[in-house]
Amino acid sequence: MTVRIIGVPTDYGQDRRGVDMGPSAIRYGGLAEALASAGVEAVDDGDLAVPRAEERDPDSRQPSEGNAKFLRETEEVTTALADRVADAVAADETPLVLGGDHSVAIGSLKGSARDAEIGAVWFDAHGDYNTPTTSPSGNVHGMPLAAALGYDDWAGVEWANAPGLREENVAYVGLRALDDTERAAIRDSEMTAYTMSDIDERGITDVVGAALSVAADGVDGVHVSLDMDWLDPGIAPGVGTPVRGGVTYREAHHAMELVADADAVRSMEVVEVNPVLDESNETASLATELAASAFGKRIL
Ligand code: Z70
Ligand code: MN
Ligand code: MN
Ligand code: MN
Repeated sequence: MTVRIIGVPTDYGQDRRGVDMGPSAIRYGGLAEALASAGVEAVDDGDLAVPRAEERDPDSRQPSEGNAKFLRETEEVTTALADRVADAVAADETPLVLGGDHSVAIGSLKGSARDAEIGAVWFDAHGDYNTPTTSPSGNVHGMPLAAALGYDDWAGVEWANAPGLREENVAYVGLRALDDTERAAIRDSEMTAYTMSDIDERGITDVVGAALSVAADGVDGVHVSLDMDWLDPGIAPGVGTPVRGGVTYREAHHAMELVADADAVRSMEVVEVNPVLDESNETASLATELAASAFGKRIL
C-alpha cells in the first residue's frame, strides 16, 4: 500500500490560530517513521498552498452564505484538496490528509467520492453537521458533514457537496458535544450515531465494528475522519475545542487497528491538531501513532 500524505495548513474553519501548523507538527511528531513502522510506503506531497491569514477578510462572505466565516477561502482550499485526493485514489494510493481544521474534510470527501460511492466513519466529539444558518459559531469546521451531504442550506452548493456519499453510509463514533439544532438534525437523518454512551455500554470493539459495517455497506470504500478532539483531552490536549470524556489511548489504538483490519479504507484524514495549545507536541505524536495503527501497525 502507498500512502500519499497531503498537508492542508488551514485554520479558516475555526477561531483559534495555530491549527494551521498541524501538518508540520504531525510530520515533526514522527509521521514518516510511524508509517514506516506500519510497513507502508509513504510519499509526502508537502502542503497545499493556503491563502495567507493576513490577507483574509472575515466579512468577505455573501449574504446568501449566512453565518459561515471564510467560505470563499474554504472553497478555494477544499477544491484544490479534492483534486489531490481524487488523483491519489485514481493512482491506487491511499491519501492521508493532514489538517488543519475539520473544514478540510469537505475536500477529502469530495475527492474520495469522485466517480465513486463512499462511506465515512467520523471519529469526533462533535457532529460537524451545522449549516450557515444553524451554526452558533459560524465556524465551518462545525459543518463539513452537512456540507458534503448537501443537508439543508448546503443543498446545491456544488463545490461542497459529495454526491457519492449518502447519509446511510455515515457513522459517527464517540459523539459527546452537539448543538441543539444539530442534535435534532442528526436524529432526523439516516446517519448512524454512536455516542460515548454507546462506547461505555457496548465497548469500543463492538461500536467501531458496527460503524465500519455501516460505512462500508455497498460502497467502493470508506473515508476515515479522525478529529483529534475525539480523544480525551488528558491525552490529546492540543486541540481547539477539547471536550471531557473522550476515548482513552487504548480505545483509540484499538479502534484504528479495527479500521486497518476492515481493509476498506479509501482515504483518511487527521485534523484539529493545534501545537500552540499542546504540551511538547504530544497530540501530534499521538496522531502519528494512530495513523500507524490505522495503516496496519501491530504490536507483535
Ligand atoms: C460547534 C460549532 C466543532 C470541531 C468543534 C463546534 C464544532 N458544534 N467541530 N470542533 N472539530 O461551532 O458548530
Ligand atoms: Mn470535527
Ligand atoms: Mn471535534
Ligand atoms: Mn434523510
